[in-house]
Amino acid sequence: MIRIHGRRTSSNVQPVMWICAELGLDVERIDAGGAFGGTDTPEYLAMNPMGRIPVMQDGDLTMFESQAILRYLAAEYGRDALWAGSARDRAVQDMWMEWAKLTVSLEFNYKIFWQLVRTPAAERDHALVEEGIRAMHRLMPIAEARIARDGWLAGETISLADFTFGVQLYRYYAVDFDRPETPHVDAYYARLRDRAPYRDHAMVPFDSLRAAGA
Ligand SMILES: N[C@@H](CCC(=O)N[C@@H](CS)C(=O)NCC(=O)O)C(=O)O
Repeated sequence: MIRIHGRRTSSNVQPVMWICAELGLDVERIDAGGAFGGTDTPEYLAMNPMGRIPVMQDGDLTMFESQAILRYLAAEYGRDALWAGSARDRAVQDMWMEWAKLTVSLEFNYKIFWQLVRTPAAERDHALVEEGIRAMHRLMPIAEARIARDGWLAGETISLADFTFGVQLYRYYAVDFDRPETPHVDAYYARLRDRAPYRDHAMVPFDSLRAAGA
């Protein structure tokens, strides 16, 4: 049995729970972080000295950092399905996975989602929101071209890159802002929504995260 520590509203917990469900793994999720707290105890800090979520325990292996956890789960349980091929094939999937996390997620989560959902309207940094929107108009056409060409972000089948990118789309489409036109990404998001593991773990309402007055 795998144990995941972290609240289900966390965008870093969601891809880990989603991949576990895709792989049919037996998982116990323990609420932690946000309003649940529990991440500053000596026991928790021994698992993750950053006091952040998620933490994964699989037998005697304890890990933090969601991207590293995704790679471990795919390598250990994926049976070559989600992080497939030669080192060169995997490198391409890995590259798009990091792009989704370090470029798209940073721009969207911290400049758009954080400002429009987690910050009271009166305290919003509108310049930052505009910067994030400009970034989406630059970045999403890149995803559009990849998905138009191959169907998925890093190739012709779902891979780790899609877990990192796909999990962001629920919020991307749920928050009201000026999005670029990306019909292939729209269709890709519809295909993700057809997957029960995606619906169960990535489409988690975020009302409990909304700042008063946001
Ligand atoms: N790089 C880390 C980031 C972890 C992180 O910042 N998690 C956030 C939640 S999305 C967190 O722990 N926030 C504090 C909290 O929820 O209490 C990862 O990918 O796992």
